[in-house]
This record gives sequence, structure tokens and C-alpha cells, in this order.
Amino acid sequence: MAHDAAHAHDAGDHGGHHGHPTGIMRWLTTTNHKDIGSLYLWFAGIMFLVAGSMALIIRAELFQPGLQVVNPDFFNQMTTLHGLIMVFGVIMPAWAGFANWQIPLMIGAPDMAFPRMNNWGFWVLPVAGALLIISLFMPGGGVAGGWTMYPPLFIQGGISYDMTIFAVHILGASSIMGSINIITTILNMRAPGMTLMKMPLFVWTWLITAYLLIATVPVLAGAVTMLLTDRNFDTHFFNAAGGGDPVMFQHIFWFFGHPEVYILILPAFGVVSQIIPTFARKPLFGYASMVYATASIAILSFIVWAHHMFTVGMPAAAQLFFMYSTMLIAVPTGVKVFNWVATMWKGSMTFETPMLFSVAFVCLFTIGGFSGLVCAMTPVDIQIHDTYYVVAHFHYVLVSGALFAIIAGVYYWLPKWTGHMYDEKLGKWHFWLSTISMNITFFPMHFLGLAGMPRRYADYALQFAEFNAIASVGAFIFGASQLIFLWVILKAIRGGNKATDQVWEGAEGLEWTVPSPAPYHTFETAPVVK
Ligand code: CU1
Repeated sequence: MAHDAAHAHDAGDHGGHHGHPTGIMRWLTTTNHKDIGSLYLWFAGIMFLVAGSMALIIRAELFQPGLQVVNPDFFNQMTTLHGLIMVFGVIMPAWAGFANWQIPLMIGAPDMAFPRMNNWGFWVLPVAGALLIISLFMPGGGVAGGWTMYPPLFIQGGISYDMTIFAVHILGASSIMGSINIITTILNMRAPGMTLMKMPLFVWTWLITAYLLIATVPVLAGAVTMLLTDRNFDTHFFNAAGGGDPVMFQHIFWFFGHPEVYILILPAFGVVSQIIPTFARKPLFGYASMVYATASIAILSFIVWAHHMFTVGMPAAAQLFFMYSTMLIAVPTGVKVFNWVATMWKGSMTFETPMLFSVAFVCLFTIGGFSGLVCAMTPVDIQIHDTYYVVAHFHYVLVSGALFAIIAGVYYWLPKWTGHMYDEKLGKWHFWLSTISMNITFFPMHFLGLAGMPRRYADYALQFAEFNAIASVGAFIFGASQLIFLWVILKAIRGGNKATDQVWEGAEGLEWTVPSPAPYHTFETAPVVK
């Protein structure tokens, strides 16, 4: 167990101890939290290119009215898989990568609590990803029912629908394994003195996220299992002709689905709460209120689900309940935004790339929050339901929210992860191009939605042409800008200026101040916890 931190990754090449696996076997058998963190991040990055390309196919088709690039059925397959892969294959695995890399370092644990389950939790992911992508090429075509998998559409399709259900089961199993690991690690393996209320906020947000996952992923698994039996074993859970109820699927799905959107965004709150204090050179304002706000958001997320279903025909009392409970979430979210602003207030701020993305997060996520409040109002939502207004809303939350926080976190910790500084100049190019093009893409969608353009159609009426053309131009600039990001990451991995011990001037916390030897271990040599 005497491997030196800096040389741990080369141990196999030295012909070192007990013939550690090298090459592909090293990655297949690794139980080291840093290796597994990297695997998650690479998987998320590759799937980001896949699902991002699908978005560009969508935007190419919508560049002009009339069909020009793909047929409507393939268009629907693209919107469905773009959503499924971005949620389950990009943002969730990226956060799992951050959790694996950072949580042990931040709380002073030698590794995750269950290193072998950690390995398994990652390696089922590529199987699910492959199932989703291969399903596109199956007889009968790919899944075209939307990422929410609503019946009756989702009961009718071919084999690709069964493959998608299987993929969702696998993804769920992976999430459950990851969550059990994260909760156990945080509750049992903190260094002496690291009390719960001293934990870095990123650790807090992931602890709460892990509870959300454990509470909701089995609900999703139940929903898709009922779809599976409706499809293959003649049950009629969601078939009105057999006494079932298709709307029941929506209730079950969104009981998972709304907490799921907080699963995607809570770790983002955590990352931004690490970055802003560093570059404002002030401690986080309102730490305890941040923890309580995160917990409040998580609890409230369980009682708002039917705000996705205002048009299914609900009693007025239910509409009022889901409207008011949804609006209530603005309170703890507002607490967070005010705390981030107060942290920056009178700080001696500098604007390196991680800070730029974090400040953009605070501004643009807040736009997504406000349009969420608009959507929450029942009478307004009945008007804008299934229009591009909703598409604009959730892309502000997920692109300039979750994705920007992931990018900010990658820039922030890349020196820690690779040992090299990234190229600040290219980082700034990446930031400005992404931020400007993100707004060019998604802001016009508010106008399209208010004017009545429905989502999930390959074509549209002539009066929507201008804003669609603008959105498509923005999308292609955004897509191209992400190639800069890829280049910056590859450059930092391959070399560049050595990162110093204290990478960021204002950074505090265990992860920056305590040396963190990477335990070299695999299935053959399990970690020894002293
Ligand atoms: Cu929701």
C-alpha cells in the first residue's frame, strides 16, 4: 500500500507489485474512486457528443418550414433519444463522476465505501447507452414516443421500445448503486472533525440528491415495468379499453420525474457554491440556509408532480394545490440565488473561466426559474402546455443550469484532476461563445411558444420561420463551441503548466490542502481502510 500518489497511475508499467492489470483490464477492474470518476466523466462526454448531434439534427430540420433534412418519424426518434440520453447518459453520469472524484477528497475518506459496487455501478452504464443507440436501428424504427415514455404511444411501438425499457431499468440500477455508495460514504467515512454542518456544500447537495434517487428511481422502474407487461403480457395498467388508465402513467412518471429535475440541478447548486466563494475570496454567505434550502427543495419536489399535467382534466382543488406547491419552491431557490449574490457582494472578484460559467449560471438559471413560475400558473400553463415556451424553460434550467455548472466544475477541478492548468484563453472563448449562442438558441423559443408553436413536430407554420432560423443558427454555434471545450480538456490531460499545490488563490477545503494519494487497487487488491 505504499504507492506514491504521483506514480500510482504508472504502477502497472513498472511491472510493480503483484502484476496490476494494465490497459483495458485496468479500467474494467478498477475500484479506485478517481479512475471511476474519470470513467463516468468520459462516458458523459461521449454521450454529450451523441445527444448533442441529435439536437443539431433537430435544429437542422427546424431551420426552415417544410421538410428538408429528415422524415417526421426519424425527427421524433431524435427528440426522444436526445432527451433520454441528455438526462440519463450525460448529466446524471457527469454528476456521478464529480461525486466519485470529489466526495472522498472533500470529506477526507480514503475511497468510496463500496469500491467494487462502484465499479459495477459504472460498467452497466455503457450497456444501457448501447441499448438506447442500437434501438434506433431495430426493425420498426427507434423509439419516437418522447423521453417521457407516455402510453398509449409507448405501448404500441416495436422492439426498440422494449430495449429502451430495459435500458431505463439498467440506468436505474446504476443510480441506486451509486446513491447507496454516496450516502454510506458521507455518513460513515468523514475525517475526524468533519461534522455534517462543516461539509462542503457540494457534498451536502449530493447527499440529498442520493436520497432523492433512492426514493424515486424505483418508482420509475415500476412505471416502465408496467409498460413492459402491458406490451408483452396482456396486462392493462395503462390501457383504457381493458379498464386501465393512461393518465395513471403520467402521475407515476412525474412522481419520479419532478424530483428527477432536482437530481439534475442540486449538484449544480453544490458546484456553484464551491466556485463562487473561491473567486470572490469570501466564505459562502448563509451556509446553513443553503443546506436547509437544498433540503426544502428536495422535500417540496415530491408534492408538485402534477404541474406537468394541468391539461389532463383535474379537479380545480388539485390544480390549485399543484400550482401553489410549485410556486413555494421559488422561496428556497430564491434563498440560494440571494446567497450567491451576497457571497459576491463586495468580494475581490476575479473572472477565470470557472467563475464566468458560475456567474452565467446564476443569471441564466434564474431566467429558467422565472419562466418555471410562469409555467406553474395553471391557467397560463393550459395555454402554453406542450409549446416551445416549455422547451425554452427547461433548456434554460438544464443547459445554462446543469450543463454550465458541469462545465464550470470541470474547469475548476481540471488542474486537480490532471495536474495541469487548462488554457485560460481558450476557456474564455468557450465561455463567451457558449453563453451568447445558448441565448440565441433558446431565448427565441419563449416567443415561439407564446405564439403557439407546439413542440415535437418536424414542421411548422410559416409565421414561426424567423425565430426558428435564429434558434438553429445559435444551436450550431453552441455545438461548435463545445469542440473548444473538448480541445481544452485534451490539452490539459496531455500537458501544459503544472498545477501548483494551491491552484486557486481563494480556494479552501480539504480537497485543496491535503495531499490525496490515489489508491491503486482493483478487484484483486481491494483497498485497505486503516
Ligand atoms: Cu416538475
